[in-house]
Amino acid sequence: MRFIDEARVYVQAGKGGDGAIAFLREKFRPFGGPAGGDGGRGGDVIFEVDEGLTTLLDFKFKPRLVARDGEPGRGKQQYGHNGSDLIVRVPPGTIAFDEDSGEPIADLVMPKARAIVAHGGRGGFGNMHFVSSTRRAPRIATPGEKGEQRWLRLELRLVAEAGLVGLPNAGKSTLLGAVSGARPKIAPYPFTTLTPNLGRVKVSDDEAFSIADIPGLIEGAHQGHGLGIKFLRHLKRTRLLIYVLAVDSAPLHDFDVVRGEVEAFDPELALRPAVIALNKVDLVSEREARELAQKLQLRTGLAVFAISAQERQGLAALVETVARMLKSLHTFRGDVAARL
Ligand SMILES: Nc1nc2c(ncn2[C@@H]2O[C@H](COP(=O)(O)OP(=O)(O)OP(=O)(O)O)[C@@H](O)[C@H]2O)c(=O)[nH]1
Ligand SMILES: [Mg+2]
Repeated sequence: MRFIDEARVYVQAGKGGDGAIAFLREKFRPFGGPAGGDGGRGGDVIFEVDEGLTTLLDFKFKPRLVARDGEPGRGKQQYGHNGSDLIVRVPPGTIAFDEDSGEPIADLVMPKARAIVAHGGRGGFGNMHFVSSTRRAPRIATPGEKGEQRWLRLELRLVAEAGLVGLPNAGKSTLLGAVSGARPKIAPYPFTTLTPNLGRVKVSDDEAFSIADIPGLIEGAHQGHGLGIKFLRHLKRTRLLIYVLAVDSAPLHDFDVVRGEVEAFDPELALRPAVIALNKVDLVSEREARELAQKLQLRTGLAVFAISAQERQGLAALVETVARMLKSLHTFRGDVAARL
C-alpha cells in the first residue's frame, strides 16, 4: 500500500434540525397548547484510531467527510432525531491541524482514541418553549445551528519507540530486518528506503518494542537536501534513537553529520537517549572495530555496539540494551505525543 503521510480533508458536521411550530389538536381540546418539538443535534465528524492503518492514503480518495443533519422537531412535543456521527478511521500517530489557524486540534495516538474534529450544530427550539402568560400560542421556533465545517491538514507521525537514523547505505534497513519481522528493501546504493518502515522487535516472550527505519539523512537534510527532512518527523514520537554508522565509511564524521541534522531539525530530538550501532564490522578486523567503537564512545558519551546487521553479529546486546533503556524511560507514549 502506498505510504502517504500528509493529506488535506474537508470536514463538515451535520446541521441541527429546526424547531417545529405545531399545536395540539385533540378531539376534546380544539385549542390545545403549542407542541412543536426541538430539532435533533447534527452529527459530529469523529476521528478514531485504527491500529491496522499505517497510511493516510484513504484521504486522497475521499477528501470530503460529511456527517448527517439532525431531523427537524415534530408536533406533539416530539424531538427530531439526532443526525448520526461520522466515524472516520485514522492510523495511530495522526495529527489534525485546522488549516486556517494552523492550530493542532487532534492528536491521536492510543488505540481507539477519538477526537471530534467538527461539532454538529445544536437543534433549534420548538414553539413549546416559547409559551408565556402573555403569549399562549407562539408562532416562534428557532432554526437549527449550522454544523462546524473546515479544512484540516493531516499529518502522520509514526508511533515507534526506537528510531534508526544514519546516512544512506549505513545498513538501517538491514538492521531493521535482522532484529524484527519487517522485510524492508535493502540495496547497495543510497536512498533505497523511500518511505519509513516499521518493525516489532521481540525481546522475550512478553516483551517487545517497535522500531522505525527512515530514509537516510545527508548533510543539509534540514535545508531540504535528500529525502531526510520530510521523514525526520516520524522520529518525533520515538523515545530513543539508534544512530547507525558504517565502519567502512567515516563513522566519527558521519555521526557528527547525522546528529547535526537531527539537531537542526529539532534540538529536543537530539537530546533524546541514544545508542550507536557501529555496523558492518565484518568488513574490518576485530581490533579495528574495537578501536573505532572506543573512539566513538569517548567522543559521544553514548553506548556503542559493534554489529554486523548482515551477518547478524552483536545484535542481542544491542537489542537488550535498547529494551532496558526503553523500560527505564518512564515516559508514557502519551507524554511523547504531547510534544508536538
Ligand atoms: N558487509 C556488510 N554489508 C552490510 C551490512 N549491513 C548492510 N550492508 C549492506 O549495505 C548496503 C546498504 O544497506 P541498507 O540496509 O539498504 O542501508 P540503509 O541504511 O537502509 O540505506 P538507505 O535506505 O539508502 O538509507 C546493502 O548492500 C547491504 O547489504 C553489514 O553488516 N555488513
Ligand atoms: Mg534503508
